[in-house]
Amino acid sequence: MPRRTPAPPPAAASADARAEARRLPAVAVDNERIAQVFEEIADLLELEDANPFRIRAYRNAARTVRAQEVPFAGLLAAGVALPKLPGIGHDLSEKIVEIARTDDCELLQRLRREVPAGLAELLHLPGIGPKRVRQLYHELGVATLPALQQALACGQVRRLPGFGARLVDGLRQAIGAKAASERRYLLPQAAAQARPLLDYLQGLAQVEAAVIAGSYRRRRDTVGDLDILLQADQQDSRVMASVLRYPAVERVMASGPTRASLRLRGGMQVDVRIVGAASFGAALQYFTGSKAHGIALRRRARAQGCKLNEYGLYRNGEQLAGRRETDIYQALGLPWIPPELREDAGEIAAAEHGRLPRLIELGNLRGDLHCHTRASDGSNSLREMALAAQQHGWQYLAITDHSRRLSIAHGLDADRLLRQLDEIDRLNDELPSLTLLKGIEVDILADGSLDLPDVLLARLDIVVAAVHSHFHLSASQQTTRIRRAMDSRYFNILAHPTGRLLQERDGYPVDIEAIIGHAKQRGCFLELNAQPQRLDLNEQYCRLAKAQGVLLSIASDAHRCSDFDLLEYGIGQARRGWLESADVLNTRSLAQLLRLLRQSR
Ligand code: DGT
Ligand code: CA
Ligand code: CA
Repeated sequence: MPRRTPAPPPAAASADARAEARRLPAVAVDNERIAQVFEEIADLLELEDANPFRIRAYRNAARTVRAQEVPFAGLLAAGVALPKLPGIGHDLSEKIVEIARTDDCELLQRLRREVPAGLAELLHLPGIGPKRVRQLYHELGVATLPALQQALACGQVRRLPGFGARLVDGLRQAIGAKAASERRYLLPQAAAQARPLLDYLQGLAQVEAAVIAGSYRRRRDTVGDLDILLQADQQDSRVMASVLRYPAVERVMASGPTRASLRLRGGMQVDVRIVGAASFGAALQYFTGSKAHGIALRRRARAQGCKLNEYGLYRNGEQLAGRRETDIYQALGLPWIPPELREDAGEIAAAEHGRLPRLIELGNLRGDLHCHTRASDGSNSLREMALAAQQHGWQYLAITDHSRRLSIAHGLDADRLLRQLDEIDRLNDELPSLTLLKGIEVDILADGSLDLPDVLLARLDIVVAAVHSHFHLSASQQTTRIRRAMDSRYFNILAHPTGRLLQERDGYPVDIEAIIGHAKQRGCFLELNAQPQRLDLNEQYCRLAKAQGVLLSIASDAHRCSDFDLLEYGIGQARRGWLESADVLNTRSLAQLLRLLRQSR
């Protein structure tokens, strides 16, 4: 713990300070934020080769501000003058007031304009200070991390005076580690690295249990690193030795008897912790997170006179729970909370009042309402897709190839669609346990009309509609466009409603709340697309739809038979969105489904 300087004595409120208080921003600026501004100013001054005393003054001020327990913005808001602090003279204390008041600083803005963005980041690499950063910039034009990485790769950096082999090597490693630690992985990418590792760990003789905690267990849409807990004897040095021998370990960043931090060849970082049986449940609870959920739970423990940490729940030093995760929740007067809900988004209150949702499970789905065949851009035939659906034990599968406008996906025109409808009739006669629904993924055109005429749409059981173009409309234009599409008599489901592609592009600007409201009014539905790169709707919007009583279709958007397995990711996301079986369209029986699909006509 850093030592803290004692709280300053309260000073009399001056009229000036009270006037000041009225201009405070709505969101209070905390001391940490003020310290960060000072640090950034110091960094930028260094890059400008400013007076070293001035630079040091900002660095010291950052430290001093950070050590204060009482928030300055709070003092100012209460009309109390700032306390006198060592090393903080008139000028700096005016800056504190400025930052607390405006959440900004004129000097910082000026420096940011003067110094190329990116240079400050280089300053934090090991072994290089402002002088070398300036050298990189002036001699090689390097102003960003990627540019430095490139310059390192082609040997330019090594040729600069003062850049020895050791330094260059260290830079290369630091940039690699930084890239690895900042990268996030889609769930299947994470699973591809996590599953074999988990198999290996579970196979170790001394390991009683191995579990992946963290965001992976909470089924977040992307995962930063893997947090693995091993239940084993903490004194047994063979356990960690075996962990480090996992063949896909590329680098061991840190390791001790009970914890290690590794990087796998696949690029993911892994934190491994060995925990004894008496604390395993507590550790699982702690490292599953989220951090916000953990903090809220600890607050609850404190309110009950207990202390909760990764070793257990304690009262007066006595362990009340720790062996199993459920025991922790139970001892706090709560039912076990599913990991997908642990975001401090109301789940603790819901648990307390017995109002946790009964989350949907994969087995609740009775079919899939969005898939493609070779007729458009899928890679299996209609028959192959139907047989695969039958294998899943489903009652129905909607065939929804693209419509003509999407020519890159070989979209269907009227003739080809009609031929497909005949083929569906034939297959439905042949396959008694599965019903193929006649459908389309029809393009929503720029003006909100649909890409096929009503006479054709009228012949279908289900119309899934999607935006595939004109992503750059304003939010209000996009919302109007989609609402207009929903007004079409045959519209049933809005596919991937925001159009986001994780790690590639944000969704188009659109007012989803208004779209959900309109869907409610029109009797139509939104999709939760299960493709791991989409997971669209996100969890917040799922909750919004649920609250409005708009059913969601959890859909694979399969382009091949094996894609039906992607529904697992859709279910994970649905659970994060608090969805129950009743909130989902494709948990309904065929008869109920058909009734719901006709209600908007
Ligand atoms: P990620 O890896 O960025 O996808 O997200 P998480 O949630 O896996 O986060 P991570 O790996 O940094 O930490 C794993 C869990 O450990 C996290 O969900 C909660 C717990 N944890 C980590 N740091 C803290 C902390 O500073 N305070 C508290 N209360 N819990 C923490
Ligand atoms: Ca993690
Ligand atoms: Ca971690």
